[in-house]
Amino acid sequence: MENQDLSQRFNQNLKDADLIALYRLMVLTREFEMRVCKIYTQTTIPETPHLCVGQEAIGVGSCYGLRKDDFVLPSLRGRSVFLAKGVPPSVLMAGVFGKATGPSKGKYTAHHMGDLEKGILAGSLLIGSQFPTAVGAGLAFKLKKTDQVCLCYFGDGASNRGDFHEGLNLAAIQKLPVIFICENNLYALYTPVEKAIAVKDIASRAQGYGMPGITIDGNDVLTVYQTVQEAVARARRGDGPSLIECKTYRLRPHCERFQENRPPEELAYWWDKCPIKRFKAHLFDQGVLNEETHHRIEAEVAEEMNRAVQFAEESPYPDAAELCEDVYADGVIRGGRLCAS
Ligand SMILES: Cc1ncc(C[n+]2csc(CCOP(=O)(O)OP(=O)(O)O)c2C)c(N)n1
Ligand SMILES: [Mg+2]
Repeated sequence: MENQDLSQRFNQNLKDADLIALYRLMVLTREFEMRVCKIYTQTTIPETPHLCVGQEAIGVGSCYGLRKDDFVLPSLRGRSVFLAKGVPPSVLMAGVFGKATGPSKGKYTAHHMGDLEKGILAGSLLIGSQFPTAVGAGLAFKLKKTDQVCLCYFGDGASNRGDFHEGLNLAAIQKLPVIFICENNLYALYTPVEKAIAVKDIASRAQGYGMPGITIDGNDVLTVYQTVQEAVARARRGDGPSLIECKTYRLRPHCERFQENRPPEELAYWWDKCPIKRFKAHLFDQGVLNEETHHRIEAEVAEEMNRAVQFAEESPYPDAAELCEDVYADGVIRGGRLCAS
């Protein structure tokens, strides 16, 4: 796919304020992740961070055009999705610290939290566990005859799980409004994608299930936005799911507890393709961003993060008495079924 063409097409539809908002969200995500990285080395937090540094354009670009009532199901590397869906950084940071003010009220951290009011279904650390839930959400939208959509995020490694194949098949046969977004960052833990997947593009697997599949540059936020918008429009029309493979690269180790073992020249190559650096250069080139606005955004984001960390540090831990709250559905089990109490 020619990114340049898409970017130009996209720019015709977008206002400068949207471009700045996209840029700001990516800067915010990067700053959030780097703060978490620092906090992890300095203090004890319940989370081992799996950072999305380098992959910010995917969550931000895909969520930006969604409606409030659309749903998403983030992967284990999904902080950009939470921020782009409107979860305040302070609340998200409280989650990192395991505090009662976080999205899961301190019961778990990044990998198992959701926010129903913001349209975020809780994921899980089990890779591939998103598929049944996302397809279930799509089925609910279809049965209720709403035109909501669900975005389902997963990595290249997760696309080898059985749930992926079952999920895509069911979504296609039922024409469900689900957009499958593969963040192909070229590795699953230490395994390079070419050692685990025989096809060149994961998107080509869509053909086997009868849905459109497309491989795009996941480090170009404009391309991500445009492609997802097209898939969303198709899903809202009732034409069914799509698979979008976003080629990208994580610029941190698999998680902050793990050693980096990838070749330094490979990392340098991808740092050069950093989505934020590229979008910044594009916006400067287009005259949308200048030094003054850029510095203002950086200062505002840094200040917002200071407030977020302070809020998280000062927030209380959950009360032990709340241990079982929000864990079980309301109602009683009768005859093996959940019934209204
Ligand atoms: C079902 C399951 N098997 C194994 C793991 C251990 N595990 C955690 S992350 C990961 C690799 C995930 O790779 P990918 O799907 O490409 O996502 P990425 O980490 O690259 O974002 C594995 C195998 C797991 N969490 N769940
Ligand atoms: Mg991966």
